[in-house]
Amino acid sequence: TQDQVITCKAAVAWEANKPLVIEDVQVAPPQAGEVRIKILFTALCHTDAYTWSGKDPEGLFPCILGHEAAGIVESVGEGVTEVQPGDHVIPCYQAECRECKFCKSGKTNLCGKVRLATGVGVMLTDRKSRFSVNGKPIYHFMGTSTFSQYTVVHDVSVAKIHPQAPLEKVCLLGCGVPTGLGAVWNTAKVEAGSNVAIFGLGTVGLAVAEGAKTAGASRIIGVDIDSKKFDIAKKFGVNEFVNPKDHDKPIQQVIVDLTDGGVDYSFECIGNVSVMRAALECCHKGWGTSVIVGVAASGQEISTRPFQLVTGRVWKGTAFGGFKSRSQVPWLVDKYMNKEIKVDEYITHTMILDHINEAFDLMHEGGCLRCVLAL
Ligand code: NAD
Ligand code: AHE
Ligand code: ZN
Repeated sequence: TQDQVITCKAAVAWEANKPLVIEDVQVAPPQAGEVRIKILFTALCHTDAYTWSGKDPEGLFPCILGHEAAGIVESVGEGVTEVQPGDHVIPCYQAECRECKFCKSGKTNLCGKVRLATGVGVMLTDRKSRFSVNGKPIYHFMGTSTFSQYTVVHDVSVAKIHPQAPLEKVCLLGCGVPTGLGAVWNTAKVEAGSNVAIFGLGTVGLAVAEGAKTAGASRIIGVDIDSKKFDIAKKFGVNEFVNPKDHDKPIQQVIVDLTDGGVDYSFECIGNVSVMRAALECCHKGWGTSVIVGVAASGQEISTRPFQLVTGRVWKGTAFGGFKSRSQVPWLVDKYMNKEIKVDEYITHTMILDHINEAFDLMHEGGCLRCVLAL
């Protein structure tokens, strides 16, 4: 209940790059404006591996990683009105308070209410963590920390979803799939008949392909250095493939030559700053738009000749595909239940929490898109 500490299993990242350790963790009760969730399923996203690697300037240790999950509300703190114990929910690392300057702008899905606290691994009310191991505080991550059987999140970071949605599948709607779909639908606003290039055919890149297909794009060119990705990518709408390793020319030139001057839209779904440059430069003069989706390591910077922009190319970026999380995640869940968007097809592996280190190892293998862990 609302005033009891819960002891449960969680995967703790004690230090960057050191194997995660399954620990008995104490999870404090939710304070005002907070929700304690029993996490039932969590997937691994490349961003978890990125922060674990020590290359995230916001990475803090020890912490509990994880941000793509689904579960059931266990208890709520004072003043929480929009969810109650028993509700099925998806934690949202991109909050939506509906009151801040960002939420009210109508121009962005970013929310300012809890971001400063989540960026330093604590809760907003008292700037403390709700997790500890034998009295030692463990930092939160992205305001979600889903590699734990119970987690505490801000109420502005919880999307209440259809109670019949299969949680072992819709956990993916917490990050990768919406990011790719939204990059196309909300950020780029791809029109029917467009030519599109996608760099990186992991879950995010494949969701971009699915989004582009549903938007009616004509040519959907997938670019990946792992040729094993090409077969599966067809199922998501990719209809042409380029492996940069098969070409001597820079990859932007290869795509410009293939497309009579460049694509209408390109998407970088890797987190590699030289690929970001190639993705911009393979866009058509006058109108081509490139969207950065991948997260690049601390200290990395993008560059290009300003002439690329002077001559009409547009460089953009997207967080969670521009979706307003609390409002639109439930809508995405319904779309999945109506078979209008794929989710199952991205799940290539399933495991239990105890095997989380093996699940991270799998991420580096070509055959793995998403691995879902049961907690
Ligand atoms: P992933 O590792 O599954 O996929 C990356 C793909 O890129 C792999 O298929 C890999 O073979 C390919 N690749 C690597 N280097 C390449 C190169 N030089 N040229 C071509 N292909 C190359 O990762 P994912 O989970 O799909 O995530 C992709 C990126 O998106 C990550 O950087 C992740 O942190 C980021 N991300 C961003 C958001 C956001 O809101 N902006 C959300 C989710 C994920
Ligand atoms: N802490 C990182 C930033 C990481 C980043 O850009 N995160 C994406 C989501 S990745 C999900 O897999 C995002 O939404 N960013 C917007 C935000 O508010 O964090 C760094 O490099 O500093
Ligand atoms: Zn993610």
